[in-house]
Amino acid sequence: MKSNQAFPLRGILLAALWLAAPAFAADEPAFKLVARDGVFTPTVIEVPAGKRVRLEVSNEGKTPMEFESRDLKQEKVIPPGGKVTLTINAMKAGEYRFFDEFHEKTGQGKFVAK
Ligand SMILES: [Cu+2]
Repeated sequence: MKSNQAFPLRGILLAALWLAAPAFAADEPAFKLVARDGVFTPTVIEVPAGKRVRLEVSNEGKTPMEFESRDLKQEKVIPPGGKVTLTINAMKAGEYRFFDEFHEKTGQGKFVAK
């Protein structure tokens, strides 16, 4: 690469970092949820209303799970031993159901936004 191309490239990289930054904003409250073959721990997660939050979902079970919430328009398959971090849009005060679609009978939980 010619040296005069280095500056535009650096500008693009900086712009990309700047655009990506909000997704990693440290001021979003973070919560953890563990799924084990249809058992959530905890089953109720209290979150602040009006704030975007992060949810780290770990699958510590022996089978795949699918974290799903129709209320929050989230859906994510997680293999055994896997972990995903979801960013969830600010919720108004209220309750928002989530479930493990692969273990729907027992895998039920909710957010309570206050
Ligand atoms: Cu689904």
